[in-house]
Amino acid sequence: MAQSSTPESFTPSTTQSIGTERGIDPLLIIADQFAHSGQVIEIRPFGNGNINDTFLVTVDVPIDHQFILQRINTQVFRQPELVMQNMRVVTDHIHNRLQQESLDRRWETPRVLPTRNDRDHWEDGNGSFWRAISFIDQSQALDSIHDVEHAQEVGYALGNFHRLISNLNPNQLADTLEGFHITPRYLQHYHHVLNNIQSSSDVLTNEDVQYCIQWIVDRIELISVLEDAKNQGKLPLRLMHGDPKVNNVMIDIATQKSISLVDLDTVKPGLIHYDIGDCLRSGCNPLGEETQDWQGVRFDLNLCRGILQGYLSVAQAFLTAQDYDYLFDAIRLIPFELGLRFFTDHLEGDVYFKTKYPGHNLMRALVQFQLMSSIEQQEAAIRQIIEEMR
Ligand code: GN1
Ligand code: MG
Repeated sequence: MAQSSTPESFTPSTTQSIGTERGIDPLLIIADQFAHSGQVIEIRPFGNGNINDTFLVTVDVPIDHQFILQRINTQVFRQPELVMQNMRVVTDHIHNRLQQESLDRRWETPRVLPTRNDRDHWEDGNGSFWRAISFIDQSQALDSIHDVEHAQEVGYALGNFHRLISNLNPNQLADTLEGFHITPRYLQHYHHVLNNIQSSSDVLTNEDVQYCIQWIVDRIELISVLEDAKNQGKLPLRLMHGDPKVNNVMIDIATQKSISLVDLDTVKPGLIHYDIGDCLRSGCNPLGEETQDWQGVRFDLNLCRGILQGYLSVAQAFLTAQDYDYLFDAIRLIPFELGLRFFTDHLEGDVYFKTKYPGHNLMRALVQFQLMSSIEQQEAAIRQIIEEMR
């Protein structure tokens, strides 16, 4: 799968500079499809997404003057129209629900912005699939959690999101990414990739690669814990977000409260335990998932307590006793799953996640495995925190 490089940002010095000697900037033409009123004055790369290309567009109008422009990676999301359809179903549902109840805080849902001819996306001359989403005004997202209050807000955001979609019929949503967050499927793919690498290949002689291979062998029996629980009827199928990492939680700049959980591309029927595990693996790693100091990575218990407190302040109303029984397994499994995904991608030649340097996916895998190791070492303390919150 080809990696699309992120185009440079675009800033016309004046709005008249659209047609320059070098021609019209293609990004500007695309952004313009979604800018109904006013002129686009700035387009800059935004966030650290690993799959789609994301830009923040600024328009010279007083209200709604910024929006998010994204090129969907259609090698990953093979049916992007379904992603858009799901997004509409989810956002309409949340919007309607919020009109029927009063929440003690501001809560926002990203809106799909139509093109000039009222479509929910625009295809450029190269066949790329572009869509625009409203920007949550006066808010910011951070790549790692800075204190316990922030941790509680991140947990609250996931709990509130789960609550808001808990009465949406899962049949209304399409599966936009088959096999996503089904851990045994990633293991199957890993074995397939590993078996196809020649034993003489240079990639296998690397010390870190050998370390990861052994790591996976040693923990292989953990892989199906959540899927087994699902198949045995212990954990129910619900709607999940799919990617509730820290930088998808928007924090209101004035109040420091969480006000939105964005990135709705992977909302689909699944286990909410994958979400809980993902939120904790992303939130309780103060060095962040992009650090290159993988040996310094640790799982922070105070942040763990904070996220769970925030999450359970909403979710205790709908979690069952068996849901609690599997919380620790979820926390331990998701760094394993993501590490396995990064490692497989490294072995496959970086075909899925965008990379910034050779060996980037290998480094990311080491970070996740180290986080898992820290979770293993603190198992008793993490279980204790969960017990205290039941
Ligand atoms: C990807 O692109 P982004 O950053 O939103 C990935 C997630 C991973 C995450 C790790 C569709 O999300 O599953 O947890 O990277 N999304 C997909 O940072 O594979
Ligand atoms: Mg995402």
